[in-house]
Amino acid sequence: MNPIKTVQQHILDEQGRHPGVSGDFSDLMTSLVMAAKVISRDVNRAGLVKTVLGKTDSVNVYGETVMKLDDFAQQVICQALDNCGRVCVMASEESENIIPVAEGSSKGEYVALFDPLDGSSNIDVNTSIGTIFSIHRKISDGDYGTAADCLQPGFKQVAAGYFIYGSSSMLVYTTGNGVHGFTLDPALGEFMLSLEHIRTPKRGKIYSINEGNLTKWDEGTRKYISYLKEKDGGAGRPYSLRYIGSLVADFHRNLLKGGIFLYPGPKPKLRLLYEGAPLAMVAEQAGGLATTGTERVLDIEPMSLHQRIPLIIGSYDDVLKYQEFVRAEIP
Ligand code: FDP
Repeated sequence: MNPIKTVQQHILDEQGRHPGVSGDFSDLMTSLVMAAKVISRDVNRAGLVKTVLGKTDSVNVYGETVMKLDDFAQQVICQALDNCGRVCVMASEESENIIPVAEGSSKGEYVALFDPLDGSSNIDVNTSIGTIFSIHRKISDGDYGTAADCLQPGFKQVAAGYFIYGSSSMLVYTTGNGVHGFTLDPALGEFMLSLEHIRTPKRGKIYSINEGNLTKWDEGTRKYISYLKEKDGGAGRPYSLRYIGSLVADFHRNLLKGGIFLYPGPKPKLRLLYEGAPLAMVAEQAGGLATTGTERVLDIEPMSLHQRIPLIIGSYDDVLKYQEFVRAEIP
């Protein structure tokens, strides 16, 4: 049985053990957790409160219609992080430019990047969605953070993780000292430790990809997916296809059960800063891998706030095997 521990207690324990984790970081996480509780509450009653469902009139930087809950989640996170005073700058999948902290807020030493509501096309159909976050240290001089603070490679993340709003709401996060899971107890209103030191199976039996895009995939991906479907009992094939179309939900299932998630090139969709890098840190800390096919995701030097990358992530042996297929196609 897991010890009875709230996420705040866990963060404080980490602070004692881990030199990279400071009291300021605990304040930041406490604010993020508070924001997630508010979002979780509204996601859970979305079907009852029709005003939070549906679309707004605006489109985000990718030309997608912004859903009302996306808007709401973005505002809640920005306010919570602004108020905590530990963040110098923010960036979000939903905002074109960096989000400066509000005037009057004190200027913290951390940088917060987030996808406020990932999987938003599933909001109206009661499927699990989530919030993904990535925390860096400020590297620029001066009081306020800059774009350079946001454009740091994933291996420099101080912490990363996600909240998933599903049959129950969970937080899964890492500060580079293993991956830990917390489940929101609705009666207590607290995220309670439920999965300590999550390890993802070295090899899975699940693959997750949008097969409708088959004609758009590179040759290596096409051959790899055909390989997974071949019958080879000894090697555990064929694999099962599981694809929700909500990255947090697909990633979370594969993290716990083992498997591989793929959103390949040559026209990638997922964003490095808000999806790829934070989930790559979680995957690696749990014993898995994340690659573009040719490059470790955590090594990529970001060029722009909304850079997209091919993302292949999951169980260690499965991702290695995928890379073999991709490399075989490189002349
Ligand atoms: P969504 O468009 O609903 O926000 O981040 C984008 C994302 O969802 C991921 O959550 C999901 O894995 C992916 O897009 C699904 O894309 P496809 O519909 O192209 O498969």
